[in-house]
Amino acid sequence: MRILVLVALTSIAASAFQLPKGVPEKLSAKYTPTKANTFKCLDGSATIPYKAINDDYCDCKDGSDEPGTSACPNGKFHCRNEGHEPSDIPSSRVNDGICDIEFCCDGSDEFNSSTVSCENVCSEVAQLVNEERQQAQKDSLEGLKLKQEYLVRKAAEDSERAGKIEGLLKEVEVLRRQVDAAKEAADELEKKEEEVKKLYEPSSTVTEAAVETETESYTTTADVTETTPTPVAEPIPDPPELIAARDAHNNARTEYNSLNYDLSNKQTELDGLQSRQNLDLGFDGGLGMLADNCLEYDTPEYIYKLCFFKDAIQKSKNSQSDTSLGTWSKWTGQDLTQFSGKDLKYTEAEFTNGVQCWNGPQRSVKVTLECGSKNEILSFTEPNKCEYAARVVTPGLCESDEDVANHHARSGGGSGGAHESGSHGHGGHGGHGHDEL
Ligand code: MAN
Repeated sequence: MRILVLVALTSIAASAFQLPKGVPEKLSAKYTPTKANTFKCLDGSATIPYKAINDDYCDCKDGSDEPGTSACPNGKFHCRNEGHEPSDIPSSRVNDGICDIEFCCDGSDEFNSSTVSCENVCSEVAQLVNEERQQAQKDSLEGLKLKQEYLVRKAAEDSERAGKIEGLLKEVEVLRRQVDAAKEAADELEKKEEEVKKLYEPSSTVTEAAVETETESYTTTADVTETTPTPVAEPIPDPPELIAARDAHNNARTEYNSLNYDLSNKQTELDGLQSRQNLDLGFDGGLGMLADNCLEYDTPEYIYKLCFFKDAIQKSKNSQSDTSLGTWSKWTGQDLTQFSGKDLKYTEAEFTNGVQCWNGPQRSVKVTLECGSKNEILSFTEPNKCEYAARVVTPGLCESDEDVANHHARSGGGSGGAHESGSHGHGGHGGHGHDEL
C-alpha cells in the first residue's frame, strides 16, 4: 500500500514538473531538478541553480542552460512541432520577431515575442512539405543520375586538363628560358649598335666647321642670284657596319618580342586552366556542372545572367546596356552540421562588387542553391535596391545516401534520421531543418 502511495505521489510530482522551454522530451531526465534544485550543464562545465535555466543569462559553455532564450550564442531551441517534425533551431532565433515557420511551425520560437504572435501551422506545413518532398524526391533521383554521369565526364575532363597543364608548365618553362636568352641577346646587340653608332658619330668640332663653310658659300652665292634654291644637304647613308648592327639588334628584339608574346599567351592559358582546375566545386565536384555555362532568367524588363565562378549580369531589354551585378565571390552557406546534420556551405553563394547603384550600394547577388533535375534559375529578384537574390537548382547538389554519409559525417549520426530513400535534395525545403539532432 505504502509503495502504491509513493508511486502515485512520484507520478504527481513528475507530472507537475514542466520541462523548460526549448528542451526536447528526450532530454527531460537531464533537465529534471536535482534534490538541491540545481541543473548541471550538459557539457558538465558548471552546476547552476535550477531557476537560472532560461533566465536570459548564459551560464553554460555549451549554451544548454538557455535553450529558450537567445542569451547563449551556441544555444539550441527545440521546437516540438506536433503533427509535423520536431526540429532544433539556434536559440538566437528565439523571440527575434520572426516566425521560423519552416523550422518551428508550432510557433513556439516566438513564445515571448513583443512584436509577433506565431500561429501553429504544423498540419499545413506537414502537407506542403509532403508534396514538396515527393516532387523533390523525383527531382533528386533524376538529378543524382545526371550528377553521377557528369562526374564520370568530369574525371575525364579533369585528367585531360591536368595533362594540358602539365604540358603547358613545361612549355612555359622552356619559353621563359628562351625569352630570357632572347632578351639578353637583344640587349647585348642593342649595346653593340650603340657602340658602332658612336664610332660613326661626327665629332662636334667637325660639325661646326662644316656648318660655317656651308653658311659662307651660301651667302656668297646668294649675292649672285636671288632665285638660287636653298641647297638641301643630302642625307649621308649610314655605314654598312652600323646598318648591320642595327638590323641585328632589331631582329633580335623582334624575336624577343615574339617569344614574349607567346609566353604571355601560354601563361594566360595556363592560368585559366589552373584556376578552372582549382575551383571549389563542392564536396564531390558536382558543382562543376555550373562552371562552364551561364544560366539565364527572363523577366519582363531584364534578362539576368549568372555565370558561376565568373560574374552576374543584368541585360536590359529596352537598351543595349549590360549592368554588372557583381563578380563571383565565394560560397557562403553555413555549416549547420551541429543543428541540422548538414554542412550547407554550397547552398549559398555571392557575387559582389557590381556596378555602383545610384544613391545605393554596389550591386551584388545572393544565390541560394538546391538539388534539382537540371541547372536552372527558379527566381531572380531584387529584394532591396541593387541587392539581388537568385534561387538556383542544380543536379550538382543532389546526394545519394552514401554522399550524405560522406559529406555530412561530422555530426556523429545526425544526418540519417529524416531520410528514408536513396537520394536527397541537398539544401532547399526537403534538405534541411527538419532533422533532429
Ligand atoms: C537599374 C537596374 C535596377 C536598379 C536601378 C537602380 O535600373 O539595375 O535593377 O534597381 O538601376 O537605380
